[in-house]
Amino acid sequence: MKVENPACAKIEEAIAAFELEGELIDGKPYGNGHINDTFLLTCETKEGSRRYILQRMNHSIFKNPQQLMENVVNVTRYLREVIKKQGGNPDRETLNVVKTRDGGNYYEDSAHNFWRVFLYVERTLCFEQAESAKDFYDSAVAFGNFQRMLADYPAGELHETIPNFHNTPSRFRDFQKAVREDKMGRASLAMQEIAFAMEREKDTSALLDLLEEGNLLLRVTHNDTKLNNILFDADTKKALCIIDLDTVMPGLSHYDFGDSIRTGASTGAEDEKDLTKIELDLDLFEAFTKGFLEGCKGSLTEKEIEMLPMGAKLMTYECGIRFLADFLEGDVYFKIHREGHNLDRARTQFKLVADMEAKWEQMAAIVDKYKKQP
Ligand code: ADP
Ligand code: GN1
Ligand code: MG
Repeated sequence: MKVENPACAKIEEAIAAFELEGELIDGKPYGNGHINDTFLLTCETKEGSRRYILQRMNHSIFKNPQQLMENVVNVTRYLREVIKKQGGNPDRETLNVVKTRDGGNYYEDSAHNFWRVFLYVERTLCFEQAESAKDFYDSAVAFGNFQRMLADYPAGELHETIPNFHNTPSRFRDFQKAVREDKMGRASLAMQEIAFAMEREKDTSALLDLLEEGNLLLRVTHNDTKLNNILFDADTKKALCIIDLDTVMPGLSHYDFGDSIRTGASTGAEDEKDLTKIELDLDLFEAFTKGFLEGCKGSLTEKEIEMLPMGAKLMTYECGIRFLADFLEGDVYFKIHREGHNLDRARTQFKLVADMEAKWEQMAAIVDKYKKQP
C-alpha cells in the first residue's frame, strides 16, 4: 500500500528498508512529540496484525544519527538484561529496535533523511497530562527506577547527543543571543516574558555550581521525562515503558525529576492560552516526589534530595527560555501548530515558575517529608 506524507517524501523508501513482518496495510502520523516525525505502521501477518513505530529522526537537532542510535541500541540492550533479571518482560518494558533488511539500526534514505523503527508497544496509554495522582506517582516510580537501573551503565560510552542539553547557563546565553538578534522582529511581542527570564539569570547556575563544588553527582539520566515519554499498561494502568531515549546522557537526577514536574504537576497543558488555568498542583508534586524517591530506592544523597525543588524550577524555567528563544528565532526547533505557539508555551512555563516561587516553602516541606523514607 502507499503511505503518503508530503512532509516526508521518502517514507515509502524508508518503510521498504526495514525488516517488517507481513504486509503493510496502514501508515499514519502518530503521537504528539515536538521533535521527530512519528508514524504508526500496521502490517498484516498470518497470525494477525503487527504494529510498528516508524520515526524520521530530526537530524538538524540530533546532528549525529549514527551515534544517537548507538546510544539507543546499547541502552535498550542493557535495560533488557536488567528487566529480565527483575523478572519483567523486556519486549514491553523497554523499546525494541527493528533492524533494516541489511542488519542496520537505522536507514539513511536517498534524500539523507534518517529513519528508525521500534516495535509498537501494544495495549498502552500515553498521557499529555496527569489524569490522577496515582498515575503520576506510578510514572515517578518508573522514572526513579529507570535512573537506578542505569546506575551502573558505563556513562563514558554514551555519546552526548545534544551538547549542553540541560546546561541552563548555556541555554540562557542562547536566549540572550536570540533577544539581541531579534531576527523576526518579535521581541516587542514578548517584552514581559523577556523581562521575567532576564530577572532570573542568577538562578541558572544553581545546580551546576553545586556539581562543580562536588556537592551533586553526575548520573546517567533520561533528560526528557515529560509525561508523554512514558507508556502505561492499558490493562493494569501501571507505568510500563519509558520511551524517547534520544537524550539518555550523563546528567543530574534533578533534570529527570524537574522535567516530569514541569509537565505532569501543572494544572494545565504546556500550550494552554488561559494562564489562569496554570498552577503547580502540590498534591501532584507530592505524589511525584514520593514515587521518585521510592523508585530511586535510597540512591540519592541528602543534598540531591534537598535540591529537588530547584530541579523543578530550573527545568521549567529552562524550557520556558528555550520556547521563548525559538519564538524569537522563527520557530526553528520545536514543531508548532499555530501562530505564537512557542510564545504560549513559554508563558505557561513562566507562570509555573512564578507559582513555584510562591509555593517554595511548601515544596521544600514536601521533599523534606519524604527524605526520611528508606
Ligand atoms: P519525540 O521525540 O518527537 O517526542 P517520541 O519518541 O516521544 O518522539 O514519540 C512520539 C510519541 O509516539 C510518544 O509520545 C508516544 O505516544 C508514541 N510512541 C513512541 N514510541 C512508541 C512505541 N514503541 N510504542 C507505542 N507508542 C510509541
Ligand atoms: C521536546 O521530544 P519531546 O517532544 O519529548 C524536547 C524537550 C522539551 C520538550 C518540551 C530533544 O521533547 O527537551 O522539554 O520538547 N526534546 C528535545 O515539551 O529537545
Ligand atoms: Mg517524546
